[in-house]
Amino acid sequence: MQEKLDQLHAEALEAVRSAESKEAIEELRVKYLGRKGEVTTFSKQIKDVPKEQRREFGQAVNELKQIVTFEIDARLNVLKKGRFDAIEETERIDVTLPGLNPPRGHLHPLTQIQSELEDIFTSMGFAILDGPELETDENNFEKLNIPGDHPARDMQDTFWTKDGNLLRTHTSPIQIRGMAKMKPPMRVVGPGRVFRYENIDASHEHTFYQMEGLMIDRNISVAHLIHFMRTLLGEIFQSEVKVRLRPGYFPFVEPGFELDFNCRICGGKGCSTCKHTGWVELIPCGLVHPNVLRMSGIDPDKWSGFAFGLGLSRLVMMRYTIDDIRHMLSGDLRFVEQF
Ligand code: FA5
Repeated sequence: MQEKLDQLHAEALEAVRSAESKEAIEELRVKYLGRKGEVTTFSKQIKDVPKEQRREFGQAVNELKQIVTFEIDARLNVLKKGRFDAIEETERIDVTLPGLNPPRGHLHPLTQIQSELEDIFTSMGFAILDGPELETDENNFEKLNIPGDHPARDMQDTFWTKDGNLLRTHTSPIQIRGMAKMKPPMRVVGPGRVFRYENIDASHEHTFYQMEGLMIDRNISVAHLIHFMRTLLGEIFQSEVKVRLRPGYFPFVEPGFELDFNCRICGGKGCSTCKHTGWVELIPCGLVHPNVLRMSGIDPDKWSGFAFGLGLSRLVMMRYTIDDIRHMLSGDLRFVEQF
């Protein structure tokens, strides 16, 4: 019996010490110490050993059980540590390595130019105003001297809600909101998105951006207007630009002008962007009509002012020589990533 026990002892130690995985160790645990394991089988035989040898045999079996248990746990620890060592080697984190550089987005060219314009105007003492995209008929038309039966409404057809409001067709209602809030003298600009029922082409979108400007003070004249338009374009293009001023009709200004920009896509030769005229309508403007001042409670005998409605989307096109306005809101990353 003792001999068999010694043999088992030697065999078990050899097997456990050479086991290479947790699974192999667990198999050995079952093989030797499980319910039908080889060491357990010896334990069960203790009672059959003659009385005088039983104590000694019992002790030897218990010792073997303890040794095998100890060896199994020890081997498990060695294997675990080996795993951690390997992890330490292969999955080590070097905190001094440079980090990953996730791609960074940037502002849309429209937003960039809008911010630049805001900076230019605030530096000249203008406040920035906001207005809602869903407007009242009164702000979008009536108080701008465009009553219900005025043909000028047809030039700016748009989307109406059932309760008589509309998606604003221009940023000019911001003028009205400004005059309701502030008292002259005042200088405000109001950038924003506008909507029109439009036949779209390379220079016309149904949804585009404008920036309104309004200055009211004593004795404001066309000279002031031209000065501010020049400053604005000089700052944006940082070079001499070719513009032309021609008479233009808007019911809310008198006199009214169209400031056109020499088309930078074709250099003035004529292309689809400028409808083959060589010029792009960019900043309609004029002196605020006395009716408009009166309707907003401002006395036109004391105060006068100029207003303009800059086509922000078109300005972006001219600045970056973008040949088709429809790229701007296409959501195509290949386009926006160029700026
Ligand atoms: C107006 O919207 C007037 N409210 C501007 C104004 C303000 C005049 C204050 C006088 C005083 P107009 O419809 O021309 O005017 O549009 C102004 C500018 O917006 C145009 O010169 C052009 O640059 C731009 N624009 C007009 N329609 C479109 C369109 N469909 N797509 C892109 N840009 C447009």
